[in-house]
Amino acid sequence: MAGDTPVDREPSRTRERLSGLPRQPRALVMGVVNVTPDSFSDGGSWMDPQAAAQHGRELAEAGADIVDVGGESTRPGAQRISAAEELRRVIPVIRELAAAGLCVSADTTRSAVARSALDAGASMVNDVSGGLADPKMASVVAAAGVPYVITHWRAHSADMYGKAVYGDVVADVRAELGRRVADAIAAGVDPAQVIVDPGLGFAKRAEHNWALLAALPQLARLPGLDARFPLLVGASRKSFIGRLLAAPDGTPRAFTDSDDATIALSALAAAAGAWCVRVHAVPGNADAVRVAARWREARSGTGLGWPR
Ligand code: PMM
Repeated sequence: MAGDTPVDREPSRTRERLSGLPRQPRALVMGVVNVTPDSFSDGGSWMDPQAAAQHGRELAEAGADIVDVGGESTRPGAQRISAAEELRRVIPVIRELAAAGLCVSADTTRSAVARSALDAGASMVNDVSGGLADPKMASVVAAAGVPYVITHWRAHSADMYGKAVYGDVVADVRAELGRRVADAIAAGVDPAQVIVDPGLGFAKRAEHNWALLAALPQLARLPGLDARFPLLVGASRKSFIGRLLAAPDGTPRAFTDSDDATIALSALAAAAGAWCVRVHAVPGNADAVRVAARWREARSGTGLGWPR
């Protein structure tokens, strides 16, 4: 079985920062391929491996720097699937996209799936549970020496809204993310391979998401850790956008009609210093991160600095 083969990679100590990932003078764009029947905005569209791989190639052609392949829906209320089913969905897609030379991210909370995904050619692990769902995840990532997205998370989708209770959401998320990163480092993950993500929508209501977006630069520095971490932002098509853009009668905007607002958020997040934006519709977001980079460049010559 693919997952039984050790991942053959150098020890992380000798590797460069975010090894194996593209480098650009702008925020990166991560395109989403959800190989699920039930993800909230695109569930069911890419269940067939050929269709999913074709979609991944199209995202890359449209300007995605990384293609994020996931097999388990994190839609609010979603029930879990088995590891075997998750592997069945994602491994053929990851193998095909990696063989085509794309930079592939494995979106999984399971260490066994992460290990098979790395064997199949994935370049990084995107764990929306930040290591909480599977205590073996950090050691798998550490052994592989690959970049690792640690997302703020409190519970699986079925019961995450009951946990959306914060005193000060920015302080609480920074503290919890700091503990997750410290745990990963203690398990052997190289700090130079860590990317952090506020986990918009994961055990968070709309007001929590907006507060975190407004505080992005603060999230790159975490309590007790002497580093500034690259930030990934996954706002694309999430329901807090649909709620903001609701019709006068209060009906939320449909997920698929919130891509223009996602582009606006990508520009703002990239201008605030995000390292990468995770999006479903690539072209407008690829433009947005270029606009933001030019904006930052122009602003850096003015001595005005950046909002804190
Ligand atoms: N959101 C979703 C899935 N994976 N990964 C990261 N790092 N950050 C996110 O915010 C994130 C994620 C859920 O969205 P989807 O179902 O539309 O993919």
